[in-house]
This record gives sequence, structure tokens and C-alpha cells, in this order.
Amino acid sequence: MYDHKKLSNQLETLSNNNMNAKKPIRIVVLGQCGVGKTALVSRCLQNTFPQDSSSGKDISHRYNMTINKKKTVCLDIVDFNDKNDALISCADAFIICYAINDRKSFEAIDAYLDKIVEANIKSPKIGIVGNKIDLYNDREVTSTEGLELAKEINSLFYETSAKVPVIDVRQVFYDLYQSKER
Ligand SMILES: Nc1nc2c(ncn2[C@@H]2O[C@H](COP(=O)(O)OP(=O)(O)O)[C@@H](O)[C@H]2O)c(=O)[nH]1
Ligand SMILES: [Mg+2]
Repeated sequence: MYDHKKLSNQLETLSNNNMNAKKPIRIVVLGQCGVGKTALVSRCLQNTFPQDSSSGKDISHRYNMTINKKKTVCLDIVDFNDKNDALISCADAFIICYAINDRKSFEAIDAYLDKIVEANIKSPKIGIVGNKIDLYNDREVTSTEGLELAKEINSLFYETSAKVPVIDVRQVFYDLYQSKER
């Protein structure tokens, strides 16, 4: 059957794209290998969970996002693989991921914060993301610990799962965009 509602949503997205899209904001996704960066980016862009995400490359995606039928925002999302630190210095905002079932990945956040400081970016916006909450039975990092860290560095904080999308991960990217705009 012909889906009028879907089509009108698509048209709305298209017209928003034309009218409201501004200069993209570049969001670099940082975090230790294996925390789920590529999976989170894929969940954001395609709403899928990749079976094999081990490309090992730094990949940049240009993405126009409309959320809650509000305005469209244009993002450059960089899936960072510790290959090219120069990518950090041209970022507007960062997502730093860890896996809630891997304390080492949480401890690794400090090193990424150092890289951001070294890059000398003017008021960088940061979102701390504890991924893999579907594995809560193996939790090694409490929500409170994540939250405390986020408070300390004045960043946003989320717990997510790229595998079982309990929250819409696009919200993380969208909130960062908004905090950058302010
Ligand atoms: N259970 C679970 N596994 C995940 C999640 N996100 C990623 N993974 C798995 O963790 C591994 C590393 O994910 P990947 O996206 O390649 O991590 P990256 O190295 O940070 O890019 C892969 O086997 C993924 O399938 C998640 O939210 N839950
Ligand atoms: Mg990856």
C-alpha cells in the first residue's frame, strides 16, 4: 500500500535539508579500540548494527540529520582509529566512548582528554558515552562514575548500546550539535 505518511515525512526532511542545513559541525568519535565506535556511528547513520566493523581506518561521514521533525543539522562524523591525530585538531566536538563492561576503556578516557587539550581547540564540546549497556551483567564501570567524570569535565553523559538501541543514539550527536551552536 502507498504510504502517504512516510512520503510526507520524507518530503519534510528534504525541504528541511534545503532550507536549514548550515555549515557542518565535525564530531570526532574517540575511544579505545573495541568499545563500539564504529558500531555507534553505524547505528546513528543507518540504524544498523554491523556484523564486521574492523576497518581500522579513520572514516569521515557527511550526514544531514533531522530529529523529532525539528530542524535539519549537517554533521561530519569521524570514526577515529588512533591513526591520524591531526583529525582531532579540526574537530568542533567529541564523543569519547568507553564500554561499561571494560574498566580499562574508561581509564583510557584521560589520554583522549589530553589529546584534546593538546590540540588547543576553542571551547570543545564533549559527550562521554558508556556503550554496551546491553552487557549490564558484566558491568565494570558504574553509571555514577561515568556521571561524575562528565561533571568534572563539564561534558554531556550517556549510556548507550549500539547493539540493542535502548536510546536513539542520534540524540547524542544532536545534543552535541546543539551545545556547539549555543
Ligand atoms: N554487546 C555489544 N557489543 C557491541 C556493542 N557495540 C559494539 N559491540 C561489539 O564490540 C566489538 C567492537 O565494536 P567496534 O564498533 O568495531 O569498536 P571500535 O573499535 O571502537 O570501532 C564488535 O564485536 C562489536 O560487535 C554494544 O553496544 N553491545
Ligand atoms: Mg572501529
